[in-house]
Amino acid sequence: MAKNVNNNYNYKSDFPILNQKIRGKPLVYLDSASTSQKPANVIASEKEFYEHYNANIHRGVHYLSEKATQMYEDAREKTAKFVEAKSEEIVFVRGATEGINLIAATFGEQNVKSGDTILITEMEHHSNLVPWQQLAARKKAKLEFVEINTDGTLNLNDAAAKLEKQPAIFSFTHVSNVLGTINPVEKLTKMAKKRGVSVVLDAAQSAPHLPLNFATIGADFAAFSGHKMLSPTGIGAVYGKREHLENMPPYQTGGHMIKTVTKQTATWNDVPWKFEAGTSNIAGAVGLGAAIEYLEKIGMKKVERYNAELVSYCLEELQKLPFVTIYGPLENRCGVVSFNVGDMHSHDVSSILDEEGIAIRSGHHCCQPLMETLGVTATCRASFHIYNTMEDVDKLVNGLKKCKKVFKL
Ligand code: 7TS
Repeated sequence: MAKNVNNNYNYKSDFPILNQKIRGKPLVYLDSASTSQKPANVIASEKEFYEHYNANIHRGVHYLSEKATQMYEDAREKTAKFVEAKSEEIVFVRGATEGINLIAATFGEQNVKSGDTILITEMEHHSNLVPWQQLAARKKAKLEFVEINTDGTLNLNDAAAKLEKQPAIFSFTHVSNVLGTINPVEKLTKMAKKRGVSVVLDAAQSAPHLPLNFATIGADFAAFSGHKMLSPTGIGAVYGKREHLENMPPYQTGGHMIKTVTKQTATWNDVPWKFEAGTSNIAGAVGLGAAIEYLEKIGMKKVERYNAELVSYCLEELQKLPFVTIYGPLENRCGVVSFNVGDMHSHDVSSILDEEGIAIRSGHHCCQPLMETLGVTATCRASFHIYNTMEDVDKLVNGLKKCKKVFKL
């Protein structure tokens, strides 16, 4: 039976999509790490933008253009406050993937030389791996990995030893989207900074659940996606220290990012607009602002606490099932619970759960090298957000018991 949980945590009704049946069963959405659902105020904010304010930004001198510009820049302000940064340090991008590509192609291109090392970890999403592979190949640099311990935490001794060798860049995830491990981000950043190493933080899996303070974390850059934190898809942000953003070359060139253009030359706009070439996802940014408003109304501390309760209840219940193998640490984790069921393929588990109206993710979760380290090809993953309940966990457990029966485990 589900734990008695404080009824203050009843946010499901704010999410219209959750009020439906899938295959005749009430939808249990446990795939928020792939993308979260959107509350009504976020959906309404996009609709309102298109119905009343749609125009391009930073160009027209007409009412709608000024209004749209103000709404877009307000969203930047909200995003900056959300992560304790200054608004000129926030560049809107499509998401974490585009963000890390931006950082690698500008700051990375400028600062990594032949023979250098780029340090990442064994638990990175492909988005925080492939851009660095590509940069390393272009620069004839070496890509190194901080190892993970058998419990799915980062090996801090290995991190210290590899930082000692002064890599050009250390890029790591705040929270693993497979293991749920919360990395000691301030400690790691301090260790890197002591040796003059530039730090990039993948905050895609932490921004949805943890209060973030980029000023105290001290990383040079960070990137995150709106869609994992209740906002529309196609919008996210890069945080960059102002001096870096000033000194970096642009990522893409064209409209909006220039100050002056002659037939042969161009000069760049001020930061952050220097990195926002072309027409931005204006409605998406407004939606991100609305998602942040929603999260802040609840309070990120409460979001964090409730998520921790859901995750620990899920871990507790899954540990009671002898046919289930759990991956990642049993404490100090966030957002996701990855597991396998006997020797069933995760896609089969997912299909059986789907018959019960339960949505989980199965596969490699864009972390193939991590799967190799774990010695598996795929896992099942249940992931949570504010709209989930302890009953959702109970339904998952019942679904897994059904898997056991079907596959005679
Ligand atoms: N980094 C981490 C830690 C992530 O979890 C993701 C997305 C990304 C980067 C890339 O973000 P995107 O918005 O640019 O795609 N994670 C997942 C996931 O776990 N399942 O689908 C997307």
